[in-house]
Amino acid sequence: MQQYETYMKKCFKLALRGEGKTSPNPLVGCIVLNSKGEIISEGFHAKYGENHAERDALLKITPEIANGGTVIVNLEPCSHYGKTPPCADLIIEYGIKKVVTGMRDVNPIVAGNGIKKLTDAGIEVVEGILETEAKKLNEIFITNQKEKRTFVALKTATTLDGKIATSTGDSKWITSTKAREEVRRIRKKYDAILTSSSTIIADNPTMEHKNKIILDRNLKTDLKNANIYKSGKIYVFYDKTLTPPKIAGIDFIPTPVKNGKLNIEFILKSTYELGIMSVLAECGGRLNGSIIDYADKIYHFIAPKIISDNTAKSAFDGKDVQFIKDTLNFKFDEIKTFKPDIMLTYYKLRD
Ligand code: AOF
Ligand code: ZN
Repeated sequence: MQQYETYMKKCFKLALRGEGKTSPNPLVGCIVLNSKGEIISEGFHAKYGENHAERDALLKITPEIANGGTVIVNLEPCSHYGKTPPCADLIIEYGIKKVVTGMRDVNPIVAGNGIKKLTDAGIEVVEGILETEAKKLNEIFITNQKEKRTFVALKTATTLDGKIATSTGDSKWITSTKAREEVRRIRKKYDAILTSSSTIIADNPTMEHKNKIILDRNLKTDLKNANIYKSGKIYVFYDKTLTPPKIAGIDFIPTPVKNGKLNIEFILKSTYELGIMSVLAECGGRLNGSIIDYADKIYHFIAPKIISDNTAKSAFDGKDVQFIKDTLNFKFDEIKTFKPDIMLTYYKLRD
C-alpha cells in the first residue's frame, strides 16, 4: 500500500505536466511496472485531444516487457471510444495483471465501466489510493462533469486587516514579487481570468492570459487602449440594453442586469456554454462580494501589513450581515509561504 501511494504521488506529478492544457479533460498520469515491480514506463495526458495517460505510457513499451505487470493511474481507465480507443482495452492487450487507481471516473460514459472491463478480463483492480488527493487534482473536471458548470476560483491579495487598497485606492504593492509570481502560475491552471471594469480603470492591469472575461456593465473601460485588451481572446459582458462598438478580437455578450449589477449566474452559465471550464476571478471588493457566492476555491494572499482604516478598501464588500450565524463559511485547505507573505487556500463550505 505504502508503495502504491508513492507511485500514485508520482502519477499526480506526471499529470500536472498537462496542467492548463487538458481542459475540458482531466489531468492524468500513469506508471507501468513490469512483473518484477520495476518501473518500465510512465506517461501523462499532455494536451486535450492527445493520447490518454495510459496509452501514452503503454505505447512507449511492448506487450512483451509489460506482460504480467502493473498499471498505476490516478483516474479509472476509460472504456469508451472517444478520440482514441478505450485505455482499458489497451491495458488488457498488454497482458497487465494489476491496475491501481486513485479515483473512479465521474464521466458518466466511463463511471465504473472501465473497472468492470478490467475485472471481467481477470485483472486485479486496487481502487482509491490517495483518493482525496486524486479528487483534488481533478476538482475542475469533477465539478464540470457532475454539476455541468464552470469551476470558479477567486484570488485576492490583502493586508492582515483584509484590505486590498488604501482609501485613496493605492494598492501597489501589497504583496511581494514572489507572491505575484505565484499568481501568474495560478492563472495558468484556469481556462480564463475574470475581472471587472473597476479593476481595469483603477489599475490598468495586463493579466496575461489566453482567455479574458471582462465585466463592464456600462462599457466604460477604454476598449481600445487598456492593457487588458492587448492580448488574448476577450469576452466583454455588458448591460444588454446598451449597444457595444464592433472591435476585432472582442466578443461582446449582452447580459441581463439585476439590482444594478450584471447577473453573475447568467455570466457563469455563458462561460460553460462557451467551453470555459474554469475561471480565476481577480476583482475588487464589490465584485468579489458577489462572485464569492459562486466561488468554489479562494486563493488568499496575505501580506504582514496593517492599514487600520475603515475607509480602506476591503477584499469582500457589499453584503449586509448582522449576525455571525449569517456569514459565508469556508474550509481552510493549505497555507504556503511566499516570503514575507503567505497564501491561504480555502473552499466554500457547502451544505
Ligand atoms: C483524458 N486523458 O488520460 C484519461 C481520460 O475526449 P476523449 O475521447 O479523449 O475522452 C475523454 C474522457 O476520457 C474523459 O472525460 C475521461 O472520462 C476519460 N479519461 N481522458 O483526456 C486521460 N484517462
Ligand atoms: Zn483513456
